[in-house]
Amino acid sequence: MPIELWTWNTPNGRKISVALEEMGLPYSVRPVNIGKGEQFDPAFLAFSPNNRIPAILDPDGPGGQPIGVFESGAILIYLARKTGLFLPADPRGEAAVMEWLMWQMGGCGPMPGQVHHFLTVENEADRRYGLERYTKETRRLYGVADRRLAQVEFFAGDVSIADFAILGWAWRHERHQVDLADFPHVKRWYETMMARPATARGFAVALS
Ligand SMILES: N[C@@H](CCC(=O)N[C@@H](CS)C(=O)NCC(=O)O)C(=O)O
Repeated sequence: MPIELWTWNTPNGRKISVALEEMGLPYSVRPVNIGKGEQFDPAFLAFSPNNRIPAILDPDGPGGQPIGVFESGAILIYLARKTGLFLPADPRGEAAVMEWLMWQMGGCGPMPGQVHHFLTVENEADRRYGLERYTKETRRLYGVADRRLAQVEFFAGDVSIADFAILGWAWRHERHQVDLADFPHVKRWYETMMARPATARGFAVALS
C-alpha cells in the first residue's frame, strides 16, 4: 500500500514529494487546501495536530502497523530510516545531516517564510519593517549556505535529506527576493539538485 502524502504546493510540501521520489517509495497525494481551511478538518488533525501540512500516513509502518507522521523534518528522518537512504548510519555522517536539517527547520524556512508574509502586508510602515528585518536574516542564511557549499558538494557531504529540506525553500528564492547570482555556490548546488530526475519529478507532481 502506498504512503499517503497529505500536502499542498508549498516549500514544506515539496520537501516530501522530492524525498519520496528520490527514495523510490510509492505514494499517493492527498491535497489539503490550506487556503480553504482543510488543515482544520478533524480527519487531518487526527494525525497532524499542528494543523499544518505536510503529514504522511504510512500503512506499513514499524512492526507492519500504520503510522502517521507530521512535521516535515520528522517525516524526512522517518522516511530515511525506513529506506536506509539519504541519512548515514555512522554518527559523524548523521550529525552533519542533522545539523543542516535543523538549520533549515529552525532558520532557512521560517525566515524566508516571513519575507513571503511581509510582502503581502498592506500597511507601508509594517511592510518596510518586516521586510528589512527578515530579508536581512534570509540573506545572512544564504550567505551561510554559500560558505558551506564552497567547501562541500552537498550540505552534508553526500546528497541527504538535508538537501531535500533546504531545496524546498531555495525553490522559492525568487519569491523571497534572493538572486542566486549573489550566492554562486548555492546556485551551483541548486542547479545540480534540480537536474536530478527524481528531484525534478518531486517538483512536477501535482500537489494541489
Ligand atoms: N514546521 C512545519 C511547518 C509547516 C507549515 O508551516 N506548513 C504550512 C504550509 S508551508 C501550512 O500548512 N500552513 C497552514 C496554516 O498556516 O494554517 C513543517 O516543517 O512541517
